[in-house]
Amino acid sequence: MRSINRLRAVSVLALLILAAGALVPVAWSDEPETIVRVTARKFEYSPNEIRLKRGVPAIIELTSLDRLHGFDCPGLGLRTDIPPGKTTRLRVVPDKSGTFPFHCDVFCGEGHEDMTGTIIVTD
Ligand SMILES: [Cu+2]
Repeated sequence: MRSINRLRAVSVLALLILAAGALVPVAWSDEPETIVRVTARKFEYSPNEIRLKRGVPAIIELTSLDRLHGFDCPGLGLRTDIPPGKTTRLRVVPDKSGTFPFHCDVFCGEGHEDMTGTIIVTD
């Protein structure tokens, strides 16, 4: 009976050590994700130019100051709604360099068509 409890304790300890080992590379990664904050409002994004590096993970954090907007960047396969009062996050690891236009794809009033910007991905 005592040896079963000991075996159980060793097993739990081994699992904890394995779990800790699996977490360490994430916590100690020397390449933190880039976070880019973008604010949307009639009829602009600020900033309207986002610079990313190819192969480097990034999070684009989007907030709206007034009403529902959209964020659509077909060249990088990114698309989300941006409801007001919430923070919307898009995770991207650009796999190609270049200039990729984005635009609002939710009609938000006269001037909506001017809500544009570019993501520039460099090597
Ligand atoms: Cu719009």
